[in-house]
Amino acid sequence: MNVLLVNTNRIQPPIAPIGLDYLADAVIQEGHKVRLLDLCFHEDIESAISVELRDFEPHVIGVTVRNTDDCYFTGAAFFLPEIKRIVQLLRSQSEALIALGGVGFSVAPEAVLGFVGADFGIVGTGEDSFLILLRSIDKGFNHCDIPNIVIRRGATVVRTQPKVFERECMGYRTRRNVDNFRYFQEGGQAGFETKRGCNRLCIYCADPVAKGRHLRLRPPRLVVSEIEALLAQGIDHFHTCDSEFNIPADHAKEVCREIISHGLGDRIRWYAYCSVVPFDQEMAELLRRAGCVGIDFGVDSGAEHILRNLGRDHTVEDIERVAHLCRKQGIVFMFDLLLGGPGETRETVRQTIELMRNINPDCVGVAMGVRVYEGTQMANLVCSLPTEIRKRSLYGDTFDNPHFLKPVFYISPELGEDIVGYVQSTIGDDPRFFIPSTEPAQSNYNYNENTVLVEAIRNGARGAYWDILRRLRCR
Ligand code: B12
Repeated sequence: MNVLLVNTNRIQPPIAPIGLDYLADAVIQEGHKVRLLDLCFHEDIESAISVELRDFEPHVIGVTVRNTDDCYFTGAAFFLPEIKRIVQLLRSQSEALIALGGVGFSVAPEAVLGFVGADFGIVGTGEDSFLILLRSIDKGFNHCDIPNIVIRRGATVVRTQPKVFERECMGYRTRRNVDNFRYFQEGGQAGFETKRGCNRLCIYCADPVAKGRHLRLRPPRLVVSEIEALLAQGIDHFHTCDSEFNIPADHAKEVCREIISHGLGDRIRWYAYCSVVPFDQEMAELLRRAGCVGIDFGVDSGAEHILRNLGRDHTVEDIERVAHLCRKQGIVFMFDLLLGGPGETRETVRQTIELMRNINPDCVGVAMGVRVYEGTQMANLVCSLPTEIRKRSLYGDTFDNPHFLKPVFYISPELGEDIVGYVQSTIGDDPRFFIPSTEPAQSNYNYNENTVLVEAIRNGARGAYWDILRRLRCR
């Protein structure tokens, strides 16, 4: 079969569609013909689609939805209308079955499918169910046999039984299906994955909803072969694409050891999202020796009871400890805050900002408001609030948006009016903080259409975006 994969993510600076890079390998290994239409680099998407459909005549089209929105309180960009238009363009010129997939799709599959209007979608990680689907089309398509899909049946959308594929991270990946070098030049980095799933209980997080709680580990030697494949293409700066690199800790350490034993530690520079726990001295040492130069820790808050409310399993003491360990190894680190969660008051905000000042991380990313996702404890909490309190706690598209498809943010009503102003004035002009801002300034922590970053990368900057912005400030 001819399978066309379409990347709809056009955010600048550009991030490569690693999900499609992986999916294409799996589909090719199954014996199908694959083409990847990357709309990120096309000015005129209408004609790019027409040319591709005429040339390739696909039987199935897979469309990736990475981001439904920018999840940024002061930005609130919503990408699904553009993706809907792309699907309409594909539909108007092709009779192929159109499937959606991607993490953005999987955070609210029924609602995204309903909004965008494709034939069906694959929930969660893509490869296995998509291959079963392709086989099933060959044999006369019976959706009941395919796990993890949502499909339109008249006016409703139905979901088939969920299934975890234990071996889904075991496949060989070429990293040749996307123009990774162009993404490196224009986006400053490439991604790699060492596992899927997250078993933590953070009340707001959509990752377990989209990828599952059960961890599926990628063997370290395969992670390294992927890094080597990218290195051979001239790419030497990376970012992990796991929810948290250090969960589970043993696997993270094994990956580091494998990178070190292949002599790559001095040849690459990489960045990771890490949880504050588990993180010990051995982890910090191995990370440094494996070429990890920067870590973004999901710290969230500096007030113990707010951490508990958010379902986090670290303490203020743990936060202080990781700072010490990273500093000892010369690893640059950012602390990510999530302000405005349940129970947050102006006092806990002040306390958190004060703690950051004292610990003195290299930088602090400040997110305001908790993006509410269907299927999370946060969504349950919001739905259980009395109408009056709910009205005062929710921001964004609260009308006729039952699945929280359009961005909706929770902000503790105890914070009162103009909370962004309060946070900004408490932080002042402290250059370590990236604040919620709509300005294209270096303190803007939204990577969506961030012109400062685009320009810096064009001028040769490489690495994680927070580190590029941090370095710009230090100049
Ligand atoms: C790493 C990461 C980043 C890194 C990327 C580094 C890099 N070089 O790749 C950085 C820090 C740059 C980043 C930035 C942003 N990110 Co981000 N990021 C992630 C993270 C942790 C992993 C994404 C990833 O690459 N996963 C690995 C790949 C292999 O998985 P995948 O893309 O999901 O693909 C699989 C399946 O989804 C499926 N699939 C994918 N496409 C298709 C298509 C079809 C047809 C099928 C069948 C299947 C399928 O198959 C693939 C293989 O199994 C996710 C959370 C998560 N755990 O997924 C957030 C996440 C994707 N990011 C998110 C956001 C919002 C952003 C930003 C917009 C934030 C901002 N405002 O600045 C930017 C956007 C940048 C951009 N240009 O797109 C949100 C999106 C949520 C939403 N509502 O849509 C997520 C889900 C985090 C969250 N929970 O809020 N991000």
